[in-house]
This record gives sequence, C-alpha cells and structure tokens, in this order.
Amino acid sequence: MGRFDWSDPFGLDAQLTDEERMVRDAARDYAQGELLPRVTGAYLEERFDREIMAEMGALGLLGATIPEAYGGAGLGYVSYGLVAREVERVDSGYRSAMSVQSSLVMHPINAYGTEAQKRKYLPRLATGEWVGCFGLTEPDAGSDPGGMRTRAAKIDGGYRLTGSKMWITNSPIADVFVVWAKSEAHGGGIKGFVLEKGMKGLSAPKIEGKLSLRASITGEIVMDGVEVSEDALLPEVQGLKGPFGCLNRARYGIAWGSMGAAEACFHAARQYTLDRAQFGKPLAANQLVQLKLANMETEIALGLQAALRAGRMFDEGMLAPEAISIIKRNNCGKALDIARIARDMHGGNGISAEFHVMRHAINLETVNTYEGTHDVHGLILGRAITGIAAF
Ligand code: TGC
Ligand code: FAD
Repeated sequence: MGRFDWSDPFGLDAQLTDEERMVRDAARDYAQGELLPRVTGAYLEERFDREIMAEMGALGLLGATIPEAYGGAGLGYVSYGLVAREVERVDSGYRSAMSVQSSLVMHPINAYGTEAQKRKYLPRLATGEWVGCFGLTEPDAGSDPGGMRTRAAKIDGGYRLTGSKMWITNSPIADVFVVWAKSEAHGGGIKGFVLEKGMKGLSAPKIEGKLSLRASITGEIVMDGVEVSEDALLPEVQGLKGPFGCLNRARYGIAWGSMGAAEACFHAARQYTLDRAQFGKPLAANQLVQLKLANMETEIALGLQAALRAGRMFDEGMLAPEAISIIKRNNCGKALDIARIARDMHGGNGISAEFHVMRHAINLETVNTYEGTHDVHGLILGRAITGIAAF
C-alpha cells in the first residue's frame, strides 16, 4: 500500500510531466514570491498593479498555449491549468487578468484572426506590453449573450460599432479590445472585432465600489460610433461559437484556478486549527473541525483530479464543452463553500485581511458567477442530459 499524503492524496504531482512540474513550480515561485506580498494592499485599495502583466509576460505565463512563433509558450492545457491554480492560490483577480489575456484575447486572435492580426497583436500581448480585454456581456445581456445589442454597421472600407459592454475585466487599462457585435454585413450574425485604445468614440470607464475581486480592475466598454477598417474584423468565425470557443478555455482554467483558491483556504484552516487551542486542546482535535477538513480535502482532491483529466482530454482534442461545464460549475461551487467554511474556522481572525480566507471567499462569489453562472452551467448540463433547453 502507498503512503497517504494529506496534501496530495491521489498523487497529482506524480501524474505530471517534468515540463508541467517545471511550469507549475515557476508559477508557484512567482505567485508566492511576488504576488502574495502585495495582494492585501491591492485588494484593500481596490487597485490592479499594471506591471503584473509585464512580470507574467516575462515568465511566459501569458498565452501559455499560443504557438511560440507568435510569442506564446507553446505549452499544453495541463500546464495552463497548473498556472491558473498557482496564481489563484494567491488571488482570483490575478488569475482573471491572466486568463482574460490568454484565453479571451490571445486565443481568438490566434484562432480566428488573420496572419497580420496575429503578428501585430500576439507578441506584444504575450510580453504584457499590451493588455487585452474581452467584451461579450452587456447591461441587458449576461447569461443570454445572444440578446446583445451592440451593432456593427457597414461603412465604406469597414464598420461602425455602436453599443456598450458591462463588467469587463481589464477594460479601463486595456490597449486591445476584443468585442462581439451583431454585424449588418454578415446577416446580423455575431462577429468579433479587435479595437484599440484611443479610437474615436471608444471609452472604458472603471466600475468602482466592487466588494469582490478588488485586486482586479473591471469596467465598461462604450462604443459610440467607433469606425474601424476591415482589418479589425476577425474573419474566421461567425456566431456565438466564436466567443464560446474562448470561454471553453477560460472556464477550463477557472476549474483549476478555483481549486488553487480552495487549497489556500484548506491549508490555512488546517494550520490555524492545529495552532489555536480552545477548551484546553487544539481546535483540530475536535470531531466537527476534522470533519470539515476531511470534506475540504475530499472535494479538492476530486476537483483537481477531474481538472487534470479534462486537461489531458483537451490536449487530445477530446474535451466536450459540457464536460467543461461540469468542472467549472463543480469546482467553483465547491471552492466557494470551502472558503466560507475556512473563514468560519478562523473565528474572528477570519474576517481580517491578514488571514486571506475571507478575501478568497468574497472573490469566489464572482468566480462562481462569471464565465456562466453556477446555475447556467447546470442548465447547459440539463440540456445535454435531456435534450431539452430550459433557458
Ligand atoms: P446555443 O444555441 O447553445 O449555441 C449557439 C451557438 O454556439 C455554439 N456553442 C458553442 N460552441 C463552442 N463551445 C461552446 N461551449 C458552445 N456553446 C454553444 C452552438 O453550437 C451554436 O452554434 P451554431 O453554429 O449552431 O450557431 O446558444 P444559446 O444562446 O442558447 O446559449 C445558451 C447558453 C446558456 C449556453 C449560453 O448563452 C451561455 O453559456 N451563457 C453564459 C454566458 C457567459 O458565460 N458569459 C461569459 C462572459 S465572459 C466572462 O465572464 C469573462 S470573466 C473572465 C475573468 O475575469 O476571468
Ligand atoms: P444574469 O444573466 O442577469 O443572471 C442573474 C441570475 O439569474 C443568476 O443567478 C443566473 O444564474 C440566473 N439566471 C439567468 N438565466 C436563468 C435561467 N434561464 N434560468 C434560471 N436562472 C437564470 N463579461 C465579459 O464579457 N467579459 C469580462 O471580462 C467579464 N468580466 C467580469 C468580471 C466581473 C468581476 C464580473 C462580476 C463579471 C464579469 N463578466 C464579464 C460578466 C459575467 O460573465 C456575467 O456577470 C455573467 O455571465 C452573468 O450575467 P449577468 O450578470 O447579466 O446575470
């Protein structure tokens, strides 16, 4: 029989390749060494430090799966997931910045763009010199993006975009905007456009006063008759499968990332309850406390194992979007439960920023909502199981 390791019960580490372990360790060293020391200040001051993008870029953490010819790291999806896990172990907002850049901005340019678009944008997004954002959600179209109102009218030599996007990660600091609009010239079908900061009629006001994901910057995208040339169109895709193709990747990464946040909370709760004594014995000596730790460990072990299996299937081209819904929904929901319970197990200290658990719990409220809410992923699965769309 093998020896039980409470922090890795199914030997996840042993299932990785040497390259994957190297990527994981580099991401962990960076996240623990450079991100952890500044996250509390950034969170309390509701601030995203722009230089983080350049730091991540220098380490190859942006566009990890994009081919090296365009400045990416050319890695597989398991490596991408491992990076998300390490970054979100520190803060979901930092993982957001990374996954938007990689999956929602670099991926569509790489998958649906022209050679000229790839050469122009990808290398500078990979280094973090440019920051990107992804505009799908609108004030009146969230879970139902097909209801979007943003329009691209045809003009001589290009398009005029009018509409607004809401709750857009990175938009106030973005140089590059991937936005989705219904295009008149394409029969009203949804098309992707790449806009650039400074274009006339384009603005991205910051959304202030978030109580969650405060170390990430979020804003609107306002397009007041933004005129672009034909070069701005992503030609190779039409319809919702364009943005959903990006979301598949980001949702998969979130399934790993949320487990990183959950692990941080589980490890903190374990250590705290071992160190703190009440009624003459460590909190960890109580059955109620041990049961909570056992539940946390179980959910994390299962969630990580499912994410790894999904990553292997992704790399083999065998992963179905509905399987991504299973892990996005399960892992975010379980991570949120774990973070809330870890907060409780820290007693009064649990509400202090110094102990990190409440920040994770509040962040995970967003993570459970964006990229398709917990219930919407349930409905995607309900449709796959029954053949009946219940939206
Ligand atoms: P539906 O009829 O299901 O599909 C329309 C077309 O899209 C195709 N499709 C997919 N293709 C690839 N991957 C997927 N996952 C796909 N899902 C659907 C589908 O085959 C069809 O293609 P075609 O060729 O027949 O036209 O569309 P619907 O309107 O009924 O969709 C319903 C639903 C619930 C599935 C969908 O709208 C949904 O997923 N809603 C959730 C919206 C969402 O996730 N928004 C995320 C915004 S971005 C974000 O939150 C970034 S936060 C990032 C961060 O900060 O980390
Ligand atoms: P709604 O769609 O209005 O949903 C409200 C509630 O109703 C939810 O509980 C939902 O589950 C439920 N609901 C909806 N439809 C049904 C139904 N048919 N049956 C039962 N229940 C239903 N979007 C982007 O495009 N780009 C980004 O970068 C981005 N970043 C974000 C960052 C943050 C911090 C946040 C909070 C959001 C971000 N989003 C982004 C938007 C996010 O994807 C949406 O908030 C999410 O998809 C939900 O849409 P909504 O907020 O409009 O809620």
